[in-house]
Amino acid sequence: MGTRAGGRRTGPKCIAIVGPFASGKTTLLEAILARTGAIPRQNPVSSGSTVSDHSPEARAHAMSVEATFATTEFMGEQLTFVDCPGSIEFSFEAEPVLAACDVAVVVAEADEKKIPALQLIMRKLDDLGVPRILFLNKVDKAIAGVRDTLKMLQPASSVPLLLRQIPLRKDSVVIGSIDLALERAYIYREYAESEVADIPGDDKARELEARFSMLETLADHDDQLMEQLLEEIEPPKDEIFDDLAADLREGIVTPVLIGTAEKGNGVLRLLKAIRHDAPDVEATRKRLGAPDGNQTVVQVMKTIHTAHGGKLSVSRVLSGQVADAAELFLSSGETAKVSGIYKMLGKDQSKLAIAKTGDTVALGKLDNVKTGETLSLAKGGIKPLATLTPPQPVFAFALRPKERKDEVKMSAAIQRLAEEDPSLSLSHNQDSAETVLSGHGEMHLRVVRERLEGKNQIPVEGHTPAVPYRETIRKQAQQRGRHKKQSGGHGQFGDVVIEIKPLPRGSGFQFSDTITGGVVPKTYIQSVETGIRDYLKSGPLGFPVVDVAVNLSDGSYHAVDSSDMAFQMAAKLAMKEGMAACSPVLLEPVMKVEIVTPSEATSKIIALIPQRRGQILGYDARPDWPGWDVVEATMPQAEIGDLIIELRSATAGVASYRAVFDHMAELTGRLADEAMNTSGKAA
Ligand SMILES: Nc1nc2c(ncn2[C@@H]2O[C@H](COP(=O)(O)OP(=O)(O)OP(=O)(O)O)[C@@H](O)[C@H]2O)c(=O)[nH]1
Ligand SMILES: [Mg+2]
Repeated sequence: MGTRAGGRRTGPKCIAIVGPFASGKTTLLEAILARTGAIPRQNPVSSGSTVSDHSPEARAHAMSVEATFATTEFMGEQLTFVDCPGSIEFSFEAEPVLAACDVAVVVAEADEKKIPALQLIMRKLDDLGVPRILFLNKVDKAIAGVRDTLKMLQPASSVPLLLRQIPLRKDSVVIGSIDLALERAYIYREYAESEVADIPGDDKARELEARFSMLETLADHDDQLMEQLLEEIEPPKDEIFDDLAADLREGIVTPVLIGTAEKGNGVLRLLKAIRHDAPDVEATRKRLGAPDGNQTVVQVMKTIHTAHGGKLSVSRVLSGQVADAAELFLSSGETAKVSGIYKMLGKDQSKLAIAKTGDTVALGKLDNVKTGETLSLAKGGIKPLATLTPPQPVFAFALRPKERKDEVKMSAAIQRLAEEDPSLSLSHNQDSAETVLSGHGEMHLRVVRERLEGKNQIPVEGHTPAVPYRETIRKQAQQRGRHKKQSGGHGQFGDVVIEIKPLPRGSGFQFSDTITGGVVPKTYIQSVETGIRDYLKSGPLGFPVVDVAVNLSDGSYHAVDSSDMAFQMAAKLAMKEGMAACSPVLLEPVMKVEIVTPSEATSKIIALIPQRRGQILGYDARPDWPGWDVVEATMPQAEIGDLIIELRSATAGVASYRAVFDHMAELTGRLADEAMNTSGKAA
């Protein structure tokens, strides 16, 4: 003991605040900023004027919708906090932040329903190797004891949750906390520093028991401490602190602090734990495998297009320093010139002359730089330190401006929004000529739309994207098509006999001819195929035709009047009449869907699959995900449009799915009529 901590880290730190939705992250940041004097007072989230949730979209929905950065100073050291949204729909915001932060404060509460959401976050931190402190918030309203709460939350964490504080109660109201390492009591005062007190006699036994269990956990990684415990020797406090710090940094335990963010309670202890125990940028650099030495390396955590100041790339300086007007290299070898360096406090920025190692700052006008990129002063750039792969989108809508004149403006605005939010994707639907936005849920896309209409002043119309229906035939037929026109001089003449046949699903279109004796000359056979292909773009039901074979078996031509056009016309005529006799039928895309869900909701999820015309293929434990299942099914694409809404409501927001195209299936009856009415010929 004693040597493991290796001294306190004093450089500027970057701390991500993460946790399940509505656990109190924004409230905690506000409390931290008030306590450290960065803002005059702590505003409640309901006021709509917190440093984090200042955007109209966040206020409208009473939830955080993007990562917010705030730099403050605590006891002479610089700390940048990043308040990340809790909703799974905005969870991708945290990804580039977590990559470059030193430690995460996971804000949790005693709510059983939020355990799977907590598990998702803990796993993300495991994957990225980010050390974490758990802040058990809302102890003011907790009914269960903290130790029971930790037992309940433990399955969400792969490493032991280590209780460092227990609440101090009076008449079952929490009035303070006891720090188990310091063995001191703290009496809470609203929005002010707690008062230090002796541990009340009645609480001594509880304190000793909790303390012993903390020491036992620490002793799992410290043989000397284990011996001391066995021999009932009181370990020195300093050595306990060293262990706590080392275990946090190595990620082998998650220390748990408690508090009531809303009243600013427990905040100072948290700040002190960050100051004393959290690693700084040096450890983060190692974790990312950044090059050693003093060369400048910068990791981009977020991109913001401000209303007036242009583009900002909020970045962590992992090593070296960045001066204004510096030329930075992207990994691609391109360069970008810094124009303005800013310290962030929510939407407010203050100009800096230089950014030093460990600082988290906004760099101005790096036009060609994206979120997640690694920049450096090394000529030609260095390879990216983190990869950013957004999950497959689960919700989409089609979009067009209310006024045609806004089309160009809208697409430019969407490009900017997609740059700010890499989890948003944009595509163009060829079939329906729609612009389709895809993202991570209904709220996610609603916020995008609000940004288009609010910040960008572009009124838009949105609707469910069209399903790419197709049509085919069930019967075969033979049909003659004659195109003959005799108007004045040059006539038009084409005459074909075709056989139309259904093909197996997935075959597409096949053309052949069995012309003998040149009754239709070679060049006109080509024209016939062209005419048929053109016809197939929209069949009798109004959709592209697939899985059809057409053979040209006979016909005739005229030496003067026949032409390419005339044969194309004849072929189309034959198709039009022939297809009607082939019993056309609508085809809809059916997807293979893989749903992941906490096991307790599996039966609910399975029950909703047949309601969406799905077929369950099976379900099983999700490999390597204790407490989760995977359900596999096939489901028509038309039924998947809003599937995520139902999945999320059945699972307190955590279930998700992936879908890949599987096959086309016949659709008949009322649903086929509806499809034709909305997007087919009848429309
Ligand atoms: N009782 C109690 N309520 C709290 C406490 N901290 C926050 N809340 C309430 O919890 C709700 C959510 O608080 P936020 O700070 O917005 O939570 P958040 O984690 O930032 O939410 P998202 O960013 O949307 O995930 C609000 O109604 C807060 O007033 C607390 O310590 N005690
Ligand atoms: Mg929030």
